[in-house]
Amino acid sequence: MAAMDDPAPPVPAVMIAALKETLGPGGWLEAPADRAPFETDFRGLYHGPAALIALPDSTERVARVVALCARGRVGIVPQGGNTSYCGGATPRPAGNEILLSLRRLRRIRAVDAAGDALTAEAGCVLAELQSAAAAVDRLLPMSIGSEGSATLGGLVSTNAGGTAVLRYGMMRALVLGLEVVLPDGRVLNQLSGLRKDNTGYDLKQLFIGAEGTLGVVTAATLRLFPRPAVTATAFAALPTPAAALALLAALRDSLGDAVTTFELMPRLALEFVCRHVPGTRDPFGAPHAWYALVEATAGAEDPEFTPRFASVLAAAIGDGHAQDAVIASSGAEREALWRLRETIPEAQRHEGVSLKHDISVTPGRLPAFIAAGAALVARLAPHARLVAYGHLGDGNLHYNLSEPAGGDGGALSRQSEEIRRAVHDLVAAHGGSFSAEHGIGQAKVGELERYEDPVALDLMRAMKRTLDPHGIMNPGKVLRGSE
Ligand code: 2HG
Ligand code: ZN
Repeated sequence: MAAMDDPAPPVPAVMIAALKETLGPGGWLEAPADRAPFETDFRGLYHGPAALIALPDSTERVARVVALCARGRVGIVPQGGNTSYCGGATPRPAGNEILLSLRRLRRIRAVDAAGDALTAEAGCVLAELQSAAAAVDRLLPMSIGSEGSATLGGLVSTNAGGTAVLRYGMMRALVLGLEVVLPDGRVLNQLSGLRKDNTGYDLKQLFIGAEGTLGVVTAATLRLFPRPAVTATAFAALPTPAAALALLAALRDSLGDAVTTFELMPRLALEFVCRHVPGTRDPFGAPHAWYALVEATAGAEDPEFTPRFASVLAAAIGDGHAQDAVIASSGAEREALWRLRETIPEAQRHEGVSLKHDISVTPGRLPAFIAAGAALVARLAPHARLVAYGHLGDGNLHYNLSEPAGGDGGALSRQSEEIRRAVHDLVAAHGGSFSAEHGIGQAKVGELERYEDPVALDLMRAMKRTLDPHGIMNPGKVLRGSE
């Protein structure tokens, strides 16, 4: 048995031939031009040639591919919609891994409106699943900017977050059951829609957020919810992050857990969006330091709901926690407000090099973190433009720095390690996480080693060895493996 740190040899031609035969016609890609879109992440930061792109069309074929690779000790990189921020679905540069795309596992197997559950295969795109739930008058509450391309297997494997976590939790909270191909090719079938099942260890949790390092998620059963009858959406102008937290508390005092979204963004993020995203505009006549996109939903028709939402905002303006607010009065207006938030990553791309940090602290500590972080950035990179925005209700900020206006992106890139260390140390000092929702992939393996509790790391490595003794599942992601 090869040790996990031995460099793997190239994939032998006989293995490639066996894989092709198993996959069948249309089940693989090999020409460099066909492989290219799979071999680079969507931000163009990670590249790695794959010995073969495997495109199986069934769980059974995935299992046979994995069994073959297990026998030949060939590394497998699972990939869904290729929207990872951490290079989690991109092969490493050595060229001795195969890429396993789940895109052809596209069936929605069951939609159980009465049982509030939906079972679908890994390659289904999130937007399609949302529509399938809506078609039976149910809500699939997972909501992220890349929902038009992110797929179910990736969402599960990365424990995706997004803009409705405040009310519905991360992907982990939405998964009722999973089907997983294990690293030896066996299929673990726990596709249950059961709400209560206390039979031993909850194995599915191991694979949620494991980024394909413990097995390949091929299907999942998700929890559905009643579709909201009323949606109230506002964009508020705020003096400080502390005022934003006060507004969130006031909304919850008045509306309870009806608040689904509370997204914070600084002035600069709004400026980037209005500059680069056609059809967007600042809803206010004057600039403000901070903004929040706020949404609350009610399950049943309630004519009092939106007025109550509005009166909380009016009271916040009265007591200085907010400076201004607009409330959407139509679906089109709601979409326009959402665009101001959802297009920030795209708008920031137009402003040159950016350093991304996906951090969280407990929400109450955010104002102190934001103040300390601003001082830190001013000291380390005084000309960089700080755009810290995100999921305030979850204590999660995308603590991103853009290169100076018209400036030298190279200089900021050269400082990336120094800045990352300082930001993550500051996060640790605030009891926070250096990876709130984007995972580890290949980008943050060293960070995990540095900041994770050593006992937890030990357990993670023990699980990896137990489930994947030959280290073939997404090698080198999350935990260091063979290089
Ligand atoms: C978001 O919340 C995404 O918009 C992307 O998680 C964050 O681009 C980013 O840094
Ligand atoms: Zn986010």
